Amino acid sequence: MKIHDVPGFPNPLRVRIALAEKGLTDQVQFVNVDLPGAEHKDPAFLAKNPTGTVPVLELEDGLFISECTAITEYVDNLDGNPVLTGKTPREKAVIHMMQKRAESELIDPIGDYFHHATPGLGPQLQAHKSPDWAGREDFGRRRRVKAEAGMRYFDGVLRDQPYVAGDQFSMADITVLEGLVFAGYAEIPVPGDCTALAAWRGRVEQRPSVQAA
Ligand code: GTS
Repeated sequence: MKIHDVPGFPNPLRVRIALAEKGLTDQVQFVNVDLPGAEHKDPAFLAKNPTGTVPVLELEDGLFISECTAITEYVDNLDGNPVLTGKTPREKAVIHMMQKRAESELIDPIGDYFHHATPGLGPQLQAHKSPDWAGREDFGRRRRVKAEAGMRYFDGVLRDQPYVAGDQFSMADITVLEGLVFAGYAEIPVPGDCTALAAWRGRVEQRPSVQAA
């Protein structure tokens, strides 16, 4: 397997943590993509992933799989023991639901704020991500307000249960964690009264997979 990504970036880290949780990191060849140079907007990369984002998984038979959720589901099921994405219909549904909320309420609005209301990854990528259009900064600021509401939502969830989707660590925890990592890059502070979210983050950051990624 190959993963086309950038080390240390939030969405790539979601897959790298999943690979480490599954003990699969050594079986993957990582191919670096130049994001500030907008390599992922070149036709050669768009042929792999028309969305123009990383990470992308490349299988031996030439199939390309994008979207962290899809890649995580693939690697989680290889050993028949899907601990990150759920085993029963109920587990799968709840993890999928919370994972989607972690994207729509947290990591995606943070990415929009980063690319539209800050210089983002620099001028070469801005030409693709955020060309001059009226209101783009206002859009970015509204996405920041949504992300802050998302932090409060997950803080409330974690007041009632140890992990984002219930009693077990899952793909949804990985997405919320990387949402908070992305918030750090974008300089969106976590509200000080989100104490359950902070305590949960302290715990999940101790996991060997997170440390290794
Ligand atoms: N929903 C996608 C997924 O789950 O894979 C999001 C992927 C994504 O946005 N990746 C970012 C990217 O390629 C990398 S990161 O900066 O978020 O870590 N961004 C560059 C771009 O041009 O959007």
